[in-house]
Amino acid sequence: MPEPFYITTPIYYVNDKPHIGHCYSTLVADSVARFMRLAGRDVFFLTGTDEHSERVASAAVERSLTPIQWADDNAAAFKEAFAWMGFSNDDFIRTTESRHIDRVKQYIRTLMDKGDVVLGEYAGWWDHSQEEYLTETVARDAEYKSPVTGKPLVKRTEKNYFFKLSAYQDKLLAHIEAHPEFIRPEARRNEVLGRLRDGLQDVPISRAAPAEGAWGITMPDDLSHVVYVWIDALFNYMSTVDTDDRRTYWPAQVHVLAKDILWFHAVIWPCLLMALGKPLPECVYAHSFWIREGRKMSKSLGNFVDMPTVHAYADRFSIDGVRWYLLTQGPLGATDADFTYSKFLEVYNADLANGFGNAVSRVTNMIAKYFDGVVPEPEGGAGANLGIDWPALVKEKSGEARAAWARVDIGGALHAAMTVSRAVDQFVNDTAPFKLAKDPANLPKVGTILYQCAEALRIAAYLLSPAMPTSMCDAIGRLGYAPEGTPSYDTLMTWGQLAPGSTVRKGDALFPRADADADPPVATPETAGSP
Ligand code: ME8
Repeated sequence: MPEPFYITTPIYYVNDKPHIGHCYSTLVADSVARFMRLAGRDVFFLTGTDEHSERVASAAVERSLTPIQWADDNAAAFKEAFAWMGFSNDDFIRTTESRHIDRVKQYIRTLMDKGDVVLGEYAGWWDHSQEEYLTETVARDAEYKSPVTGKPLVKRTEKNYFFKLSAYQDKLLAHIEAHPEFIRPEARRNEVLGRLRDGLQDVPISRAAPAEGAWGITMPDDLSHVVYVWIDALFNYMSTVDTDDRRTYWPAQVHVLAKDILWFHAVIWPCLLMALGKPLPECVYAHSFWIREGRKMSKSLGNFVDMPTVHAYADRFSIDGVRWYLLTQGPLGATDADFTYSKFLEVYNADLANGFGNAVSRVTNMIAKYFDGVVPEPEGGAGANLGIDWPALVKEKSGEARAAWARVDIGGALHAAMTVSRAVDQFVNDTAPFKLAKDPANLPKVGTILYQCAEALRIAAYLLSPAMPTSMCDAIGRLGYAPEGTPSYDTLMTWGQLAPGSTVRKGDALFPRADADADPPVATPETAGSP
């Protein structure tokens, strides 16, 4: 039985339109999911929308809609954007679905029965823009303004159900200390450890519901309270796979998210799970933020890289070009990443147009010219060393890539793949098959060289495919490789799989070179229709 691999993204608030930030987290998860499928794991990749926020209810009122109508519209926009980006999620959970609501009620009831959720009174600083309470210390340090949006905090007193978070502090600390990979990257783990040492207080997990038709999941046996939206949302990771056919997926291997919501995922969520007696996820991966041309993206600046803009980039550079830029230049580590047109152009041309794409054209063109488009027999031996020990190189790089994907080190994994592609360029330059081919006596050697080039590019294409699925599928076809069934990762990575006698396909450039003097792509009336 293949080993399960469960990866999630945050579930996004439906009162915003999708933008590059949401696409990025989901893309990170998509590429890891795609690699793990290639590596033979039984993958379950989940994304979705978080819908019971107070802001959804108020935004709906402003538009004379019901909350669910407003949520339906925006959830559809997320689904559409994600399908267009080519995401391979196995499910899309909406917290307004009964399959989620029923489970949340069950979990809360279990926590109440165990005495981990109790009724009490809470007074605190409410950050309406983030829908969270801040402690006195955090509120004071932030001068009683939201640390995220700068909007004033409001003192609120509520009768609430509380979760006994403090009871789990020592256990959580011990878990984080014993599992260095639990919170990543390292800088984020240190932040959480630092804050944890200040101590944990019990947290409210409900809010008073207006008399009728409250927007939210009502507390078991108490219609006057709904489950606090964050608690409702966190449970999605469990509720979606808490069915007979999916239970093997828990615990998740990776929760992908950004640093803004790390505390909920690295502290509240694991404590809820411990209280429920469930195993903890293996890794909570909190990346940093995309900013744009040096400035934070915000509603007030109106400078989000929105979907119409992403469409405009994809029209010029292809969706895979966009995916490549985001994955190789993205804020996976502890620092923010800047979305700039100049960097996009530079990376696209260097890595894709002049890099991998050019290597495929060069090799398929030479096979067309010297061997009538038929992959030549490597008469000197598929693995003959004509300057590069190819079997050893691809073994090393495919091993490096596998280890890097497992650590969510996407830059490292793609770098390993690109090393193979760049080695092909170097090899062609060093062995100069185009010169050798002038003397027909050299054709057997030229055949061996070109076989090795095509085989190395086939392997590089598989290693790049989690990042750029469409164009790499095309590249693999152009190189004449058509496997039967679904070969294992080890087979795909084994040198010599490309069958001599297969037909290569020339074609338009995989990644046409981009004009370095052209203006940046901007949303047009055609792309503006996108979500
Ligand atoms: O917080 N750069 O939803 P949300 C990179 N519903 N990633 C970004 C980003 C940026 N500039 N902006 C947003 C919520 N993101 C809750 C989550 S989960 C149980 C509940 C991504 O719509 C990033 O993943 O505000 C961030 O954590 C998430 O969107 C926040 O999405």
